[in-house]
Amino acid sequence: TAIQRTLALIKPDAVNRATEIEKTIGEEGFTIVERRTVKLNKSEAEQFYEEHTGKPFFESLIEYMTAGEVLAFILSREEAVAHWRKVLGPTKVSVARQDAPSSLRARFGDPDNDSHNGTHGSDAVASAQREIKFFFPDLTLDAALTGEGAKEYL
Ligand code: YYY
Ligand code: MG
Repeated sequence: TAIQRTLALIKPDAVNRATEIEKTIGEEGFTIVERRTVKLNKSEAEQFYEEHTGKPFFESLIEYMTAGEVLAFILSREEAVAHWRKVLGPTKVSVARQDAPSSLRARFGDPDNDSHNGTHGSDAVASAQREIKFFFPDLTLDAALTGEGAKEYL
């Protein structure tokens, strides 16, 4: 097993629940390496979610992500990428509430809107690297920052 870093977001509508979410982050064994509050503009949100460009939910996703500030975290832990995805639960809030009631998306997603799931996590090591750079461009991180033996960031 490898120590990894992943990118976590608390989306605008869940920022008022940040204290509870951060409590779970700690209980799940993550270290918060860095933390930033960011207000995304439309083009930044479109860039962050560029893999979804043109999909039916894209415009509403961008509207959701730009509705207020988000909290961005670099989290560190053994197998951080996969473990954070597990802590998040399924993408859709209704599925999360059904199948993973203790997950963050079940607890902090909007039960009336499956897309407003309140939290984000990178889906793979390569995505984590891209997303950490996106939200923390000024950090000097080793190229293999999510891999074993990654150098300490400066
Ligand atoms: O990685 P994850 O956030 O779990 O799901 P993605 O499939 O990457 O979609 C990104 C984001 O888009 C999701 O968190 C909510 C929204 N979304 C949606 O509104 N409707 C869908 N059918 C799929 C995703
Ligand atoms: Mg995704």
